[in-house]
Amino acid sequence: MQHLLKDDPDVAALIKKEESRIENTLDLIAAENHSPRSIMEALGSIFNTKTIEGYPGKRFHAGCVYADEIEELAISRGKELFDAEHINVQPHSGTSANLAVYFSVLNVGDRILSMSLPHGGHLSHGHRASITSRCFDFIHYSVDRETELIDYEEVRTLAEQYRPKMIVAGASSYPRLIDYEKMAVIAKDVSAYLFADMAHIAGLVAAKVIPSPVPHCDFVTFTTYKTMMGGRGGVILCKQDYGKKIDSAVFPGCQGTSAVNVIAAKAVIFKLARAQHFVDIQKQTLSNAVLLATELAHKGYRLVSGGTENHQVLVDLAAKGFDGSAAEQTLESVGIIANRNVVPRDAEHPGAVSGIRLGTAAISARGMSGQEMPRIAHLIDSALVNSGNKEVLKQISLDAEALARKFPVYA
Ligand code: DSN
Repeated sequence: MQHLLKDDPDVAALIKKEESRIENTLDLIAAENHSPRSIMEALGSIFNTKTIEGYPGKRFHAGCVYADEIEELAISRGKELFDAEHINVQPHSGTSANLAVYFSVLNVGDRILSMSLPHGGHLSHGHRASITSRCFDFIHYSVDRETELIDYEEVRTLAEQYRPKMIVAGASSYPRLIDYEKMAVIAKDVSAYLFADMAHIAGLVAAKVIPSPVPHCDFVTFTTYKTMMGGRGGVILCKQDYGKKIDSAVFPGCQGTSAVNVIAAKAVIFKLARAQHFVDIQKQTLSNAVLLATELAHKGYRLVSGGTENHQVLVDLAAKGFDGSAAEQTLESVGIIANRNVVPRDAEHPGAVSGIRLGTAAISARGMSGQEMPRIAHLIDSALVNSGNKEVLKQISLDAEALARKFPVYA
C-alpha cells in the first residue's frame, strides 16, 4: 500500500486496522467470506479505468478490446461452471441482478410470489422497505409453523389463488435446501416464471455439493462474495430464450457502465471454483455447519428447522432468554462476528429479533475444520451465558483471538 500510505495515511491506517480485525476475529457472518488474494488483485487492477456500456463487440466507447476479452472469458467460464444457457456478469450486486430479472419479463404492477422476510426471504423479494414492493404486487409464502421448512402446499395454494407471473425460490436466511423441482412443477402449473435467488449458496452449488437450481429455473441470480468467495458483485443465469431480455434489462435497463475490474474478479473465481481446493472448502463449509449446529443443540440451543443443510445455522435464542441484538453485541465484544436475525416466530411479533444467524463459509475458507467447531460453540455459549461478566468475557475474547490467529486468512 505504499502509494496509499503516501496519498492518504488515514485511509491506509483504517485498511490496516480492518485487516487486523479480520485476522483476529472469527467471522460467522453467513453473507461474508475471505476472497483469495488473486481476487483482490483483479479488483484492484487497471481494468478499474475502463468505462464500458453495452456488451462485448457492441460497446458505446472505444478501447474495449481487452474489456471485451475479459467479459467473454467470465461469460464462458461462468456458463460452463453452472451449466447455464446464458449468463450476464454485469450486475453490481444481488439486488441489481434481482431488479433486472423482474424487469426483464414483467410489467410494473405484475404479481410475484416470494418468501416473506421473517421466514427467510430477502429485502429485494418484495419487502415493504424495498423499491421492489413499489414496482410489483408481491404475495409471500412462509415456512411451516412446526417444521420451519418451506410449506410447498402453501406455495401451491397461493400460486393457484393469486396466479403470480413469477415465483421466487430463494432466501437469505434459510438453513435448508430448497426443492426447486417441486417449485418448478408449481410454477409450470400456474404458468409463472421460476426465479431462484441463490446468493447465499452459489459456492456450494458451483462445487456441486448441494443441488443446483439452474436446470429447473428460468432465471437464477447470485452474488459472488458469499460462499462463492469472488469479491463483491452479482450475476444472472437464465435460459437462452430470455438472454436478450436479461441483457437489455441489466444495460441499459437497470445499470449504466459496469465495473470491468469486478468482471475480471468474476472470471478468476469461475476458474478457481473448478479446482479441488475450492471444492474442499465448500465441503468443509457444509460439514462445519452441521457440527456447529450439533454442538449448539447439545448445549440446549433451539435451531430453526432443527438443523442445517447449507452453510447457515439459525439459532432461536428466545427459549434461552437472550435477544438477538444483545447477543450480536456480546459476541462482537469477544471477537465473534455474527448478525442478529429474525426467526419465523418473530413474524407474529413485529419488531422482535429473536435469533442469531451463523455462517461457516469464512471460517472454513481460513482452514478451520471439525476440530474447531466444538471450541467455537463453547465460546459462543460461554459469551452469551456470561454476557454481564467482564472478566469472563475478556478471557473468552483472548481465546477467540488465539483461535483466529492459528488460522491466518492471508498468511
Ligand atoms: N443479503 C444480505 C445477507 O444475507 O446478510 C447481505 O448479503
